[in-house]
Amino acid sequence: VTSELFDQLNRATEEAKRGLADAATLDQLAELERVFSGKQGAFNEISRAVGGLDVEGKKAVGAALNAARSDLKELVAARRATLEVAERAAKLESERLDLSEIVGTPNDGHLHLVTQTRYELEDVFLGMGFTVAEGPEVEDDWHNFEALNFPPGHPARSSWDTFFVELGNEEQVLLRTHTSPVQIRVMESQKPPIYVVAPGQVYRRETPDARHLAVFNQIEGLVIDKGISFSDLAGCIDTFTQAYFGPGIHARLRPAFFPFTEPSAEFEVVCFFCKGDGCRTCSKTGWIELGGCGMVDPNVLTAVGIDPEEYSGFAFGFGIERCVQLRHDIDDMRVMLDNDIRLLTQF
Ligand code: FA5
Repeated sequence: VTSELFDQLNRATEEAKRGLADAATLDQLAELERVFSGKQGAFNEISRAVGGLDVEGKKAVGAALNAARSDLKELVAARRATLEVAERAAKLESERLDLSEIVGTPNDGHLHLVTQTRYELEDVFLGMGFTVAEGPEVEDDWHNFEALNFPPGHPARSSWDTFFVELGNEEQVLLRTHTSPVQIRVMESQKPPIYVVAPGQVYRRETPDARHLAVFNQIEGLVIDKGISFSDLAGCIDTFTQAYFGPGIHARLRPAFFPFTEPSAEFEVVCFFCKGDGCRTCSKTGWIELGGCGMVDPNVLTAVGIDPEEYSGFAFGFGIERCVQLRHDIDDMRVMLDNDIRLLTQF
């Protein structure tokens, strides 16, 4: 009887192993498990028969039965793991979204002109030895105004010009109105010498027109080192202008005022449309404003713990959409937000 039971056990084990190898799905595997562990299953039958053996037989067949069962348990677990991986892969494949349909066709997507320009501007400044810094678009009053020497009643701080966010104390959190707060963040976190540019999106309560948007991009520049003078600023702007707009386009600085630079200037380039003769686009001046700049005000350096007796520097900030507009001869800036494929495919 004992050897018969051994044979039966071997047959049941072989059959179970074949079944395992054939099980192609998790459902089939579960079904198989039910068969060989169920009441009517071959193993249970052997188990019941063991009850009728003598002590020696019970020991021998019982041990073999337990070993066969635990072997099978491991095999089932291994098979289950393989099937689970395969089923997950099949599910992912069947649910995959193909977003690449137009790749390889003439309608290939590409970066928006403004983004292309932003990268191009970064490249120009990287070539001049600057690094790129970034700051948050949701800013606090300290970085956007206070540390930049804006007095409490300054018009830019009013809700006429600025989008405030309902967070914290009233009028303390806002969508940054310029990239200049990145100057403060950089100076708070780095020691001079500092040579950075910081491009990014800014927000103003502005009614869009041909030269203004309410959401637009600026690129900020900041240099802090020993012995930096206004001529370094002028030279930097001239180098940039030639590199980005090409030779023959000249920049000029015109006295202006910003709370965080002293002296300050507006940075203008020769009007692209009339080459300086004066036309409607440049209001007959021959020049178009690109941005503001100046020597970093000693109050700003003091606010971030840099000694103005030891260090000096300059900063500038100009509009990226303005650069785009000038270089690509776009008479109305609003088209940059229109998503009109006829414009987008041209660049
Ligand atoms: C500023 O924002 C200063 N933070 C610039 C600065 C930086 C001065 C560092 C000194 C030192 P302003 O508001 O003039 O300045 O804006 C700078 C440039 O951003 C403008 O010359 C223009 O090119 C662009 N710009 C301003 N407003 C808009 C607008 N609504 N839409 C598109 N471009 C704009």
